[in-house]
Amino acid sequence: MGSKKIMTLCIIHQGNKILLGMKKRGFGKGRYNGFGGKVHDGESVEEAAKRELIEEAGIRCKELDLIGVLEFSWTNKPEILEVHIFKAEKIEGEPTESEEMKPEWFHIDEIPFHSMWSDDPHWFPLFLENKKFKGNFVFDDSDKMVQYNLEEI
Ligand code: 6OG
Repeated sequence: MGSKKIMTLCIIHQGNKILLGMKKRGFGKGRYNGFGGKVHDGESVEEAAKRELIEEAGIRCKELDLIGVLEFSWTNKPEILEVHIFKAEKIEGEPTESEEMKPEWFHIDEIPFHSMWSDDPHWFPLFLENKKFKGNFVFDDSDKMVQYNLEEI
């Protein structure tokens, strides 16, 4: 039996720009992504998303919208990641580099997909249009995407 980890991913979207972070260490190192991580015991998924935003980017956010839920799995690992993807518009504070992430703003026409997880180009268009979605993506042992399903809900 594989274990399932519940995780958060939060992307700031203001008009025609989004805030991503370059992951400096650990899982996903060298890729741009939203901010997030594992949900701790005793905390809600939304609380975890807010905590990770503070820890990784130094910004506070009162309102988050849940836009999508994606399951990621690998052909060579039992583990499944259930990632809850949130959007924030209003933030408090200036994005600040942390030990884990270097924040950077991107125009929505210049999202650096070549330096991101390969699932991202599939769901980002829905995310940018506030269309809610769910899906699952399967990767092989070199993190190449081998199968996926994605639907608007
Ligand atoms: P830590 O392990 O550093 O959190 N994450 C993914 N994000 C995308 N876009 N695609 C994936 O495809 C992902 N797998 C995990 C969830 C890892 C962070 O990376 C996200 C978390 O926000 C495989 O605590």
